Amino acid sequence: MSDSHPLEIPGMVAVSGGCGGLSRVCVTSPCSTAEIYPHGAHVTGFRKNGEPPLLFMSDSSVFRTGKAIRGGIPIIFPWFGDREGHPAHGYARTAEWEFHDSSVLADGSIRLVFRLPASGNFEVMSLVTVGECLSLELDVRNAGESDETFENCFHTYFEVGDIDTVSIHGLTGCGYFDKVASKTRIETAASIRIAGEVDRVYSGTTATVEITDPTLGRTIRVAKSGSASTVVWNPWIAKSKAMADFGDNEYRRMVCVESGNVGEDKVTLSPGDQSTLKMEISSGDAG
Ligand code: TA6
Repeated sequence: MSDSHPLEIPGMVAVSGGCGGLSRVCVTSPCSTAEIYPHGAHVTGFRKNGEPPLLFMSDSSVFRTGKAIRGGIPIIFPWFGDREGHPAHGYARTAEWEFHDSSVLADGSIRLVFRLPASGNFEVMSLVTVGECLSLELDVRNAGESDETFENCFHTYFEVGDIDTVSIHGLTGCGYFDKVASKTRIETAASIRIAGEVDRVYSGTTATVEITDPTLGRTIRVAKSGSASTVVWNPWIAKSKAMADFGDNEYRRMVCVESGNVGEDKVTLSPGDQSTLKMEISSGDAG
């Protein structure tokens, strides 16, 4: 009797045991590979053929129920940040999502669908499309009888060659809350450089952000829709040492550029309404 998973597609979608014995879905498209854990519907890897990984994964990440994977793309829902008596960044990233569907699209890219088990009045699906780019879509519907308010975010960890040489473009003129200085500011730099801990929530921006990485000779493009917030985070030295699931020097080869709706941009849905958060990650020459 075949013990293959019903959603496997020979040569394209395979389900196996991953780190920590957690289930892992491996995707092979004509031009890229990816891996996703139903634990958090968490994309832990994306790589275009012949290129370095686009996503950073901590070598110290743990893989166990109830704990968020460190790296890749944690799905933040229904709240961002700390909440007294509740897990930071909501419960979606530590939930066991149902692997719901798999398909090959007309352009040869491969689409996976994950469903968050019943979470109050929300019906939540995550769609992951693997091809020349990596696209994620988070669909949230209010199945209740009254308005529901939530925050959502793709908390994406990008792999970079050397944080000292990276510059981030697309947020000039945007207002942001600087969580390190606890101050509200306006971004005046034409490009953002990272030379210490950075933890900024940019509000009211729908802009595409580009991460220029001369060390790896590429520019990563983060396009989005249904998102009014962008978060930029690098823990730098002290915070890196304080995280057990993050290497002391790993801050040097990662930066988070996160796409969602956070704080003043939080979403309120009327009964029956749906919100769709989309992000598309691509890469090209540094130019
Ligand atoms: O998105 C930046 C941030 O909110 C930082 O303040 C830091 O807490 C980071 O998320 C990681 O949070 P985590 O709960 O995954 O350790």
